[in-house]
Amino acid sequence: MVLTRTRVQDSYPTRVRGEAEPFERVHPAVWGQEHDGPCDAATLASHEANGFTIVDGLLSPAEVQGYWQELTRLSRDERLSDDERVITEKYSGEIRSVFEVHELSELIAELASDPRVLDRARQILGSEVYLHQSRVNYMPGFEGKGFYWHSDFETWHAEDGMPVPRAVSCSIALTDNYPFNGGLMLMPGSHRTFVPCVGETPEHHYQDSLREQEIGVPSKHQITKMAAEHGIEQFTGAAGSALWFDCNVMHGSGNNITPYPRSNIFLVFNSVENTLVEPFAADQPRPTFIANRDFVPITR
Ligand code: 6CS
Ligand code: FE
Repeated sequence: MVLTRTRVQDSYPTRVRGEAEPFERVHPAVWGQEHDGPCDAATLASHEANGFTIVDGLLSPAEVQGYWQELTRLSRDERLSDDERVITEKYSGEIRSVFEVHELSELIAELASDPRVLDRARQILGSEVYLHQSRVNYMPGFEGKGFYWHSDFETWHAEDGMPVPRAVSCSIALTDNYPFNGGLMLMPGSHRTFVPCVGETPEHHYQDSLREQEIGVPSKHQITKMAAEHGIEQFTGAAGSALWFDCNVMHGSGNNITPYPRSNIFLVFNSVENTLVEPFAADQPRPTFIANRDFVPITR
């Protein structure tokens, strides 16, 4: 008997051999309209053009303090010391990220359904949404290692089976973001181009890639071309500010050698009309603590 797998059309081929040319993305970044939520038309237009939007003061100082305590609590929780959701830094062993935090923290689950967050996610994606991934990034002082240039969608498509770029990330700063403590850098407008990456996905790739990614990153040549075309901007801002960014925007961060940590809560919303299928370029899907397969829409 021949086993056939139902294949979904692959509009964004990646993890190829040899060379592949970047191409223009067919799908929009903004799927909703002004009357669908809190963002005005100008904000939506700028999100479509740049691939990201900054909302200053999304959380009040008191809320920031509450979430900061929550991060501290999670990092000290003995029950999590052997948990696979806790990713440590490659060299120092300090906590780098904790995944699936909406299951570990009631407070963070509430944040995902807070109107300030949920209504924007729904408006940008033009539909009901669910959480594809949640994590907290600690980015400790001195030892915090950056993330090399990448598009999240490239990985979510290849390794998680996300069909098209109809997902948006909300990164909420819990510490002040300076230009010097490992802040996120983005190439405005880069989300309009899909950059296929070279190289086959290794088995259990996530075990390395969440610390240091080597497969699923564009070549230096492509990054150079994109930087020339789009330039590079950095997200700086006070604790409590939020960065909304399209799943295909090219971004990365440097190491943090300052004493100041750069911690954030990272929530990824996907449209319920874009639920995951089989990975497009990996033998096995990643575990559900990284790529949620419970597609129930978030409600208040
Ligand atoms: O692999 C992932 O899904 C994640 N990795 C990075 C470097 N960014 C986004 C996402 O959380
Ligand atoms: Fe990323």
